[in-house]
Amino acid sequence: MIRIFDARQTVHAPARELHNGSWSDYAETPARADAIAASLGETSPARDFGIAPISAVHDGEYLGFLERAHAEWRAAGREGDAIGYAWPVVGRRPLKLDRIDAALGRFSFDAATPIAQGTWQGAYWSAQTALTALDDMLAQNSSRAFALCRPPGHHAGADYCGGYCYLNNAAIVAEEATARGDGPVAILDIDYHHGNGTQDIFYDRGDIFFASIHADPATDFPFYWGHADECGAGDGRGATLNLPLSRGCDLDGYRPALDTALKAIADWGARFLVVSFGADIHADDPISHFALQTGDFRALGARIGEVGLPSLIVMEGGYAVDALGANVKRFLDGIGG
Ligand code: Q9C
Ligand code: ZN
Repeated sequence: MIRIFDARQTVHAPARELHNGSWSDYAETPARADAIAASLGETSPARDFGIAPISAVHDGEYLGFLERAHAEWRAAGREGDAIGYAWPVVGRRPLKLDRIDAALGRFSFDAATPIAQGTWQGAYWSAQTALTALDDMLAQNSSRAFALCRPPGHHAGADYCGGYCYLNNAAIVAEEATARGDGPVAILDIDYHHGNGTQDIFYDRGDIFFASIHADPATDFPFYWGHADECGAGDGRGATLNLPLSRGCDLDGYRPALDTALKAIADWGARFLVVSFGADIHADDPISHFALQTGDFRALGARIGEVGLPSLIVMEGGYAVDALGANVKRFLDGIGG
């Protein structure tokens, strides 16, 4: 299997996040990527496909903000990582304000996604990691590739960051595969958390299908997206499928949802699959509440592999660092190719 990992991603290393009312160490660490890379054996570095495929998904003003926010934060006399504290209420008129604190509110949806010195570089190479995996897959006519992306991407929308995500790697490759004529593309998101950014990006489009299995947003982050009645709008009506599950879900509880998602993807006529893969569905995950075991990851991978679509696996979350390498390896062994 094609395996892409780029060490330039690890320059992204925020120090801390606001967690349940106090500061805690940032959970989305460079050590996550190192643990996964160590379990994979040989990997290839990313190549630079430039900004165009990123701009095809993300808003230009947002990209400019992301690139400059940390420098502006420092220019405003602040220390450490840039983080917002005021957000425009949904429906408020769209003001373009210069002050860094106002921009942080405008271009993010939570206080858990700081912009550190290396954030732009790390996020840029994370997106290039996914694009390299896609390019290799298509060039080699290969059925599987794994992009070891970090920071993750599925919470990032066209013009916002959040949930440890800045650039939406899965959306970027889904769009690029579509543009190259390799669609129709379906995205299957199996991270513990709903992929709100990916959903938002494609919500009113009928040409890319989005299915997500995740913890019920009534109990879990990101709360405001991922409810079962969200199914797309306009041309995209019916091209979004949300399958929320209750806390405590194990393999037996997970399987029927996976069957439902894969059947919907096949019925829709997908020719290419992007898997947003989060290992935070594991029982030991420190910020999540499902109960899948390391051995279950092989079964999940095998079930997805059965649909027989060319599949690009993009790394999303997973914070039980000690279990991460084995969980990813089992999943990739299961999906095969
Ligand atoms: N106290 C991904 O798995 N944490 N992002 C909220 C709750 C946000 C997870 C803090 C979790 C984001 C890619
Ligand atoms: Zn997650």
